[in-house]
Amino acid sequence: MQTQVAIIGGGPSGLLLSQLLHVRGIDSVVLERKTKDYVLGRIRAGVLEQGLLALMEEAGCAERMHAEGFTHDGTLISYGDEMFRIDFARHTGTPVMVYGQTEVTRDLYAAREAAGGRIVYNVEDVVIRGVDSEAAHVTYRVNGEARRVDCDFVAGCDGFHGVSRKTIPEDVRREYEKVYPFGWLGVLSETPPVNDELIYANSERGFALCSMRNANLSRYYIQCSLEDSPEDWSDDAFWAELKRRIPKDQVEKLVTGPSIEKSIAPLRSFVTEPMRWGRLFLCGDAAHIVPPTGAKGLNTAASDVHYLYHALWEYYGNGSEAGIEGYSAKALARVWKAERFSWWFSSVMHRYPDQSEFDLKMQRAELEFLGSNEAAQAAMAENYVGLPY
Ligand code: RFL
Ligand code: PHB
Repeated sequence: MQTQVAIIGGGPSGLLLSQLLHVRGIDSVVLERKTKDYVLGRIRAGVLEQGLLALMEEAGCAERMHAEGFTHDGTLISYGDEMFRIDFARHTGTPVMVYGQTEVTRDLYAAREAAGGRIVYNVEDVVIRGVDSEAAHVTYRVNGEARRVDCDFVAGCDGFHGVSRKTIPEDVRREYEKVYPFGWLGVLSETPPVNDELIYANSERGFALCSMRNANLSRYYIQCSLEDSPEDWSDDAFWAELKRRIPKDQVEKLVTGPSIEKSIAPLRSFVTEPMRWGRLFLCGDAAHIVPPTGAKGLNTAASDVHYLYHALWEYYGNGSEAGIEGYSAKALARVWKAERFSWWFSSVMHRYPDQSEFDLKMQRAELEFLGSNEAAQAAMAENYVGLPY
């Protein structure tokens, strides 16, 4: 098989890149390790920045998102029974959209299929070869049969556990990592959301988040131990713990019901540098991970896709390699800012096992300052709605 860009990974990064390239007449092949149903079964991000919305529009995939997504002009932050609001509209004039990653991915699959895009599922043993030469290609197996794609470039969109990052030689690659000593237990339930905006809650018993997907689908998270497994948490135990962590007036409104999904995600900050090696580019979770507290993972993947798509468009349009040369530095400059915001917001909102009385006072002071200071709220709002590309 021959293509211009071989894309490893059919998650949101890979599909969005493939569809945007298609709009500009650039051919790609997507190689995905799992099935489409498996990818669509993963419940992940819920909050989309304007930059991602604009890319979905440019990709011709925004119709259902605009019809079914919810625009949010602010978010709530609580500590104990105190609660304040960060007003995105007033501080930035920019809202965010609540529309699940599952739906984004579903819309991208539909667009790729409608355009006859080539997506190969169930690929195994993907090996990226020759990206430091003129003869880039990818070998893999499907149903035990060896196959090969010859290409100009390879986009590594295969997430944190993929092969792309590890293709960059160890003496070239630098990795920066912080692993947090807790996880998030997430529950999806067919109940109306407790509130019409998200609530990020700091409580003595640990962090909680009240989020949503639509008028009758709620997504809740509580900070949990890394030793826990979802089976340790009955629905009743989950709801009881959530109620202990959110303000009393919210507890009275909370509608509980059976969970339809329950999972635990570890929290990690991670960046790899550089994001390009020869003809290989890393995009999204393949290059960096943020803790979900700032809702930045998918949105940072989208900004990578934006820079890479423009670099490739420029290359195929007028032969300029400037975008390709500058990709890693440009993407990383924005990535590190999203890392900082996610790390800061995580540190303010969670209980850490080794926190001292002094640390707790600092956390409280940080929240009281944020709750009362316009400049701090403006900085939070700017970061939350997404820094410019
Ligand atoms: P993905 O989604 O991991 O997709 C990578 C794809 O590559 C495939 N793959 C391979 N394919 C071929 N060969 C190989 N060797 C392969 N290895 C892997 C995988 O099967 C997969 O289909 O990465 P991508 O596309 O970069 O997208 C990134 C986002 O998924 C991620 O950043 C977000 O989900 C993070 N995240 C959130 N981000 C937000 O912006 N807002 C949020 O509210 C938010 N909440 C979350 C999250 C992530 C979570 N988890 C479980 C990690 C909440 C959770 C619980
Ligand atoms: C979600 O709805 O899954 C969600 C929302 C905001 C976050 C993280 C996850 O910060």
